[in-house]
Amino acid sequence: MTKITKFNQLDFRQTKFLLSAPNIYNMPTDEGLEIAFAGRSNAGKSSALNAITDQKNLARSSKTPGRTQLINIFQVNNHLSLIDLPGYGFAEVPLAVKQEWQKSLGEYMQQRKAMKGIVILMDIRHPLKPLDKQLIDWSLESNLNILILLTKADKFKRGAQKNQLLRVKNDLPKNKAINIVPFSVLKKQGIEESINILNSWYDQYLSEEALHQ
Ligand SMILES: Nc1nc2c(ncn2[C@@H]2O[C@H](COP(=O)(O)OP(=O)(O)OP(=O)(O)O)[C@@H](O)[C@H]2O)c(=O)[nH]1
Ligand SMILES: [Mg+2]
Repeated sequence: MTKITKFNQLDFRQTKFLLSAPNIYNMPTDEGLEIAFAGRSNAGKSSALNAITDQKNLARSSKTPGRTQLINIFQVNNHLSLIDLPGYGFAEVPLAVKQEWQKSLGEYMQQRKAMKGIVILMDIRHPLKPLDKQLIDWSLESNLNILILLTKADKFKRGAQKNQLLRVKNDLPKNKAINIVPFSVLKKQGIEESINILNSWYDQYLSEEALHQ
């Protein structure tokens, strides 16, 4: 688990929408720290971003899967951005559109140096689909900090949540870069814990930057 320090408390409420980019070539300069939110379409990425930043409509959340087709960039402060990535794995969009999203997702993942942390969201009822596993493997290989949110945890009672958490833990490699948190926007569960983890990544980033000055 990531060590939690309270040294630099981020104020996520200050987060502002910066821009939407169709691909990485239209993103701002590749510097600072970026934390990406990735997951299957409809997993709850936009809802989680809204919950963490305590803003109702920052990232649009919708009942129609596949709504977020662009790379949406939100600025917390001058050094930190949160990135709402296009969801993957949605079956009902035309293949060409799907391939285009998958392509910009892949390019971002492989080329963006500022992206040092990733929040991977999976519906607690359907975790670790092949594309999720691929993303986790890739994130481990790239030495990213990883926060896995098991979303819509309100769909399960506490006992079932615990069991599912253990199952997911056991299915993943033992690695201290991986944090797993049951998360519910409806029940406001896991939000504080997630914020603490993101704060610890930010602290880590600042200390690494200080070393390079
Ligand atoms: N029960 C429950 N529903 C949730 C929760 N979080 C999100 N949802 C619902 O799940 C649906 C999808 O949420 P979004 O936040 O739009 O998901 P997304 O991952 O951003 O989806 P795309 O942008 O289409 O990839 C919406 O109907 C949300 O209301 C939660 O904690 N509990
Ligand atoms: Mg979305």
